[in-house]
Amino acid sequence: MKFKILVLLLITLGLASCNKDEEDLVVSYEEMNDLFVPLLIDSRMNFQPIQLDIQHGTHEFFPGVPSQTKGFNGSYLGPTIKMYKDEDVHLQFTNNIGAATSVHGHGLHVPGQVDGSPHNRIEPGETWDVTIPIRQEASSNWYHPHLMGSTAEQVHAGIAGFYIVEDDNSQSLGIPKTYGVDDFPIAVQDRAFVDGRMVDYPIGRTDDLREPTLVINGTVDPFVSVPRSNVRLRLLNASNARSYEFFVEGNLPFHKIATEGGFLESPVELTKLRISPGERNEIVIDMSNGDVELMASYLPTRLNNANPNSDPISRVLYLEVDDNLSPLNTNLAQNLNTIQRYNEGDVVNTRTFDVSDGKINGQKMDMNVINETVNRGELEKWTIKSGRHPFHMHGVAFLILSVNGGPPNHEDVGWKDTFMPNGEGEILLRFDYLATEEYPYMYHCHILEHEDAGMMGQFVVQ
Ligand SMILES: [Cu+2]
Repeated sequence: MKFKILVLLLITLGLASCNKDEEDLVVSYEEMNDLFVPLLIDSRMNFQPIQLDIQHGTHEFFPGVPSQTKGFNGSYLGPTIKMYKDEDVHLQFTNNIGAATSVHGHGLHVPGQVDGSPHNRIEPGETWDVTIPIRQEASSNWYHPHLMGSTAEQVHAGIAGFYIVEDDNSQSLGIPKTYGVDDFPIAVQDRAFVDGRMVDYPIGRTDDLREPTLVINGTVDPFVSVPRSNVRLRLLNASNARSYEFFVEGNLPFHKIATEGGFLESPVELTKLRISPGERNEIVIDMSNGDVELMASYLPTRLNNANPNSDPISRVLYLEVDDNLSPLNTNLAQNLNTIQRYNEGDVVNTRTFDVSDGKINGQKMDMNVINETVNRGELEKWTIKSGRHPFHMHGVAFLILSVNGGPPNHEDVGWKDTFMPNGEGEILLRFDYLATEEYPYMYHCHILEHEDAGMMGQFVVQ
């Protein structure tokens, strides 16, 4: 088979000054691996409730070498759950990992009571029975643990999956939309291996965990066969701490079609795309001219120090054209969405979040303290001061008003829920659902080590 080529992946990390436990690493292996595409559970096609067992497993990142992992209904990651706007999805998460957890729907606009925050604790042996009302537009979201102090370890072990929301627009648009054929969820993570075995999470770590080897949907050095037409990748940065700059080998252009909370108004042509932890970006790659290698530069902790000549680079995914597959979408729709923009003049309240020194506004997370109170339905402007911390809040999507005094890039003018301003950014947002003192929403840094160490706050929407 043509994939059985010798691949020598040489990763020389230039970040030793930031993370002394990262060392130069040479990994060599003889063949690429078939990209794992998570099972699709369509909420319309399945009897509900959908059962998701959070369990221990063994996963072979390298053939014949089992690693101790965790996942939903499997050894690593979980099924992709397809949901539909204006429908309710009934889920039952059963905790079989022997330690407490929670399952947050990152990107879902739902009341605090069903958000899966640290207050929706699932004890070992318990089942969290939850019905999630989907009222938002088509978007790529994800689910992952969110228990105070355990999130980094549990996500690292493999507990994460995709929630894909569809609506009438997404189902009728001229875009790639056949799951597993020309539409793929792509969870990008970094892991370390010794003799092919994944290195366990260093419990108690408070500094960024940045590891040398990319793992895509639990697959090391993956390839995927695709039709000679447009291919859509729903890129999720599910890494604990790393940010990446994605590009196509040869700097070929591709199109970004969606931010975290929905489609852009029209595709934006790019040659590179930065994604910080927690962010999702949907891109479309034109496969009409043959095989494509999607690559990633590993960015330094501060994005504005990125150096394309010295940052380590790794392949994310080899896309191979298979002419036995019928070409599907060849003409990418140009009108993707209508975004009703907020008017800054309608802002009722402003807040500032200083995300630095392991704290937010000088405070560390306290499960018993509500840090902010927001009124439902009122437009707010939040100023996010963050040099290197991706800031995420629950329950809503926002629009970027400014980044370091200028307008946002064209590819960032859609709905978002995670934002790394690399300085100072202003966002406009309005909450539509309640979050009580019993089940407040969170805002936090999405570097999981920072989140677990307390770089998080709580707010109610009343
Ligand atoms: Cu942080």
